[in-house]
Amino acid sequence: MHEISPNHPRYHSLILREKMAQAFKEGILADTALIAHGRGEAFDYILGEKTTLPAMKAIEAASATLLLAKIPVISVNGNTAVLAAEDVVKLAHLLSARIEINLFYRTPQRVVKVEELLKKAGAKEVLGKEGDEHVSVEGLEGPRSRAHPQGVHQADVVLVPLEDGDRAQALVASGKKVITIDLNPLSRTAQTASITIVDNLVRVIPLLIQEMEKLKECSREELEEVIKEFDNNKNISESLNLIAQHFKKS
Ligand code: PTJ
Repeated sequence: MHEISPNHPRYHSLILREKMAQAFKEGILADTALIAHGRGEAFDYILGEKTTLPAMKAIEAASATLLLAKIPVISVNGNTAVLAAEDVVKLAHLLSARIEINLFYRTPQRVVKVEELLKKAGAKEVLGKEGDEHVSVEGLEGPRSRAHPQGVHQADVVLVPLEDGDRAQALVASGKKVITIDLNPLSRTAQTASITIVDNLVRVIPLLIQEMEKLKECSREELEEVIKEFDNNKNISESLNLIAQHFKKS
């Protein structure tokens, strides 16, 4: 690990980079995970490295949706596990949600490492392990089509941070509500999901927990109202406007 001074103006961003680089060396991440992280960093930089108003509105709608879910499932890939394992476990606990590993670049070794990371963070049960039962999500091929019969396959709401576009599309097509966290508002996942949170997942998961604590006293009708008022396309446009404003300013 490189020594990074807390006084460095980009301290938090550099710490996350180090974490990712280290996790890659340990074989938890695919090499392309670092490229994906870099793309996320670029959008985060433009968005001011803070949770924007549109992101907060999406977090509120996502929280209401998760609270109303019958079977909520959190789908975890390498980047999510490395950046937010503990918060993911906390969120799953709060919601009684299941955690399922789904890797785009799936190898048995990486699945074991991601599972270890989640268990170390306090997860009791993790689905999607090597040797676990699985059914294919219709319209997808290969390892990322895997869905656990008691997990993603059964879920009515799936939280899929940093998902790949095809999978988000297939999950939506199979009738599930898909909540994604993606810093790139133009990605296919962002454009396809039912609710798109354009923000860094390291900030989003704690905010989802906080928002859920606030909304959990609400009635079903009040939660449904929150969801009804949310328009995902309009919200994505608001994030894109913030990006455009950034370039007009400079
Ligand atoms: O662990 P695996 O094998 O499942 O692989 C995971 C990655 C992320 C490598 C894989 O799914 C992939 O290649 O993803 P993409 O298609 O590059 O998409 C990643 C998206 O996540 C991009 O749109 C990035 O802008 C966004 N992103 C990256 N880091 C963050 C992020 N969004 C939110 N928070 C982040 N920290």
